[in-house]
Amino acid sequence: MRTLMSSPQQDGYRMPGEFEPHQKTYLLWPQRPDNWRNGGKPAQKAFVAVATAISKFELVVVGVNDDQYLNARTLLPDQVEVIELSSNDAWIRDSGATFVVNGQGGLRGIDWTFNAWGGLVDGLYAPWDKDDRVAQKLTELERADRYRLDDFVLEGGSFHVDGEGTLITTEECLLSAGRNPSMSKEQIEQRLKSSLNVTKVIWLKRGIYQDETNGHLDNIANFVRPGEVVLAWTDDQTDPQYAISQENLKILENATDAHGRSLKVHKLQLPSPITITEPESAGVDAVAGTLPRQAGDRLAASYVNYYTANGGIVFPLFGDPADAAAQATLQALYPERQVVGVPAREILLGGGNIHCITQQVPLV
Ligand code: KQY
Repeated sequence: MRTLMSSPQQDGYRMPGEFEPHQKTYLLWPQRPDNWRNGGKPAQKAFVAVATAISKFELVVVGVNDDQYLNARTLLPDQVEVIELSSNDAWIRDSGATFVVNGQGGLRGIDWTFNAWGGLVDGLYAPWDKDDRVAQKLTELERADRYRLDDFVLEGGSFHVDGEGTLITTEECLLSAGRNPSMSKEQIEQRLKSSLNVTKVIWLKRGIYQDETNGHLDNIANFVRPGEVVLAWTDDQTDPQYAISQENLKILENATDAHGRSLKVHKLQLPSPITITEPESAGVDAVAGTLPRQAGDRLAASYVNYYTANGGIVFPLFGDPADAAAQATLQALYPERQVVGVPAREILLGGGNIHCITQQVPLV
């Protein structure tokens, strides 16, 4: 397939909102023992539950390193397709391609440079070379030409689009020192506009408290549909998250989208703070260069990190009393979709959640 030197904006391609129809969803298989406890076994069970839940709504394809292929094939249900696809870890939202469409049957992929959330400045592991090839491999699998951005570091979890010209992101992430330190905010915004064919960028300041991705947007806010945004929320004034969510609410309430509409903001209550236990910490291999998982560390738990599938919402359960309220809130926001909760503590322990481990291919 071709590598293009132009931009999606020049070529008339746009990224659809996640709520638009999909062809399929890709996942990768978790296995690295310095990120997933107990050799990745509990996380693998959680990924199987996520893949199974999404497969009720659309085709799911799971990419697996060869040494785990037979294990994954055995654990995943028959309706889920399993292919060999090497990676350093399982965060395909970030390492995978961002797909764009032109409304005339055209599908292309954007292959951002991936550097494990900050490279040698504050990245989460090294090396990341296999991850950085995942996007190209997805475009080959989809027979889609690709835009490769050798000079621009970005992850798919750091933004959401409404499919109608608006993008939301955070300054904490996109202006972080480990991504594009030589670019100004204006230059970064310009690159987002040309790559994703949007005309309006809404900048939140910070993401979820202590999110190791430097505040990925997909953990704090999402487009429910054009003109409507869901925001992670707490009423607990003693929680450091309180000020962050308040600040983001003000920004969103004062913003207009690419069509000049004011945004309707829906609050989605967070679970009570969740921390790593001693046995959970002890199950993770300590490797220099990989972010350590220490007992007592607070995790960036948020129900906003859900996946929007064809006719369904797959959201994380944390075993918290707020799980039921989250389900009710999401069902009210998406009356036309079936809302399904999946136990996700094991995914959270790895540093992200359900949205971070999925990548959709839009329907053309
Ligand atoms: O949340 C994500 N999008 C990725 C988290 C990566 C964590 C690596 N330990």
